Amino acid sequence: MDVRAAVAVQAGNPLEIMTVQLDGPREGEVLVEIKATGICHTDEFTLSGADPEGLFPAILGHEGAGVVVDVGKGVTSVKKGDHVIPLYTPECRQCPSCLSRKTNLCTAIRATQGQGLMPDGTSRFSIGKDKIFHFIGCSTFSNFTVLSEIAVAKVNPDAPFDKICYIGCGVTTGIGAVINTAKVEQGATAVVFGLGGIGLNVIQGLKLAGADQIGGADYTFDCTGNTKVMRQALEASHRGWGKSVAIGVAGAGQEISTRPFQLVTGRSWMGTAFGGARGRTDVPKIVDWYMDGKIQIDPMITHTLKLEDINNGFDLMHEGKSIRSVVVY
Ligand code: AHE
Ligand code: ZN
Repeated sequence: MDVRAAVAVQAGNPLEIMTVQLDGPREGEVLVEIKATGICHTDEFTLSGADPEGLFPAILGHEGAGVVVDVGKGVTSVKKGDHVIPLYTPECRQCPSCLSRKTNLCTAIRATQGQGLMPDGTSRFSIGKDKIFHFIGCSTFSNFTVLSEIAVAKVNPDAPFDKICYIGCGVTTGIGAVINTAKVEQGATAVVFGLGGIGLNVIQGLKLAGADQIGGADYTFDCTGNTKVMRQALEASHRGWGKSVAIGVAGAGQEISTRPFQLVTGRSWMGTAFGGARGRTDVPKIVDWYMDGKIQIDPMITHTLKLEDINNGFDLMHEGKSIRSVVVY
């Protein structure tokens, strides 16, 4: 089928809006009509060429919400008409990582995701004879996309797509870093470095966890992706018990460093992906938290754009004028 997509033709160039061909879902896959997608800094990171797994041409986007249009052979957990959020961190519930209950980092399709392909090693997107790569199994910068069944979370059908798409990455990552990764307790103190699309959700998570002054440092969070700030965050955490969580994405080859003394004197340095959330289990709950008014999303969505104007969303990000831009199809 013909679909409308913003294609990342090559690193460093603006996205190009074009009609692309999309094959239907194969076994274990679902066809989803994307109704809205956020523009996350990770999309910009990959588009810039800094992502060692970045492949071109590709359809980026991983923070979406939409409706199941068709399902491939053997799909049982979702059906046509279900409202879903794509998951760049899937949840197969059968791989050693999912079964370990120690991590949310399902490994069932991570290898092919990193190659911009579906689990069978092929792409569903093409322009004529030319293949277009998927992006971390999502490719929500297209009005239709194909995903693995394990990479979609079925959510409350009353929830507005143009708001809950943000739960597909930023909201879950920020709140989950507090609740799942740091496990912040009532009355704790915290410092958040970087108050953008992730950092504000860390703040929201700290409020949920009952953190006290967000200015001492039982816990610190880096939401900048800047390795120097990551070090500052670690070293701002409390001697003896401080925990520092790296969330921001740093470019290829960038490394973190600190004096071993910082760790010897009781600080812990950790990281989180997708906020430690098990997508098919946790994302539906976070959508319901939003519907019940337990968390806010609307104030952080500062710009709503049409697909044709998606490059403006990246400009707003570069200019620091947006928290989250959402493209509505
Ligand atoms: N391919 C990149 C990975 C960059 C990275 O760390 N991505 C984060 C955020 S993605 C959504 O914003 C992540 O959660 N990754 C999980 C994973 O499995 O990659 C690189 O640098 O190699
Ligand atoms: Zn993201």
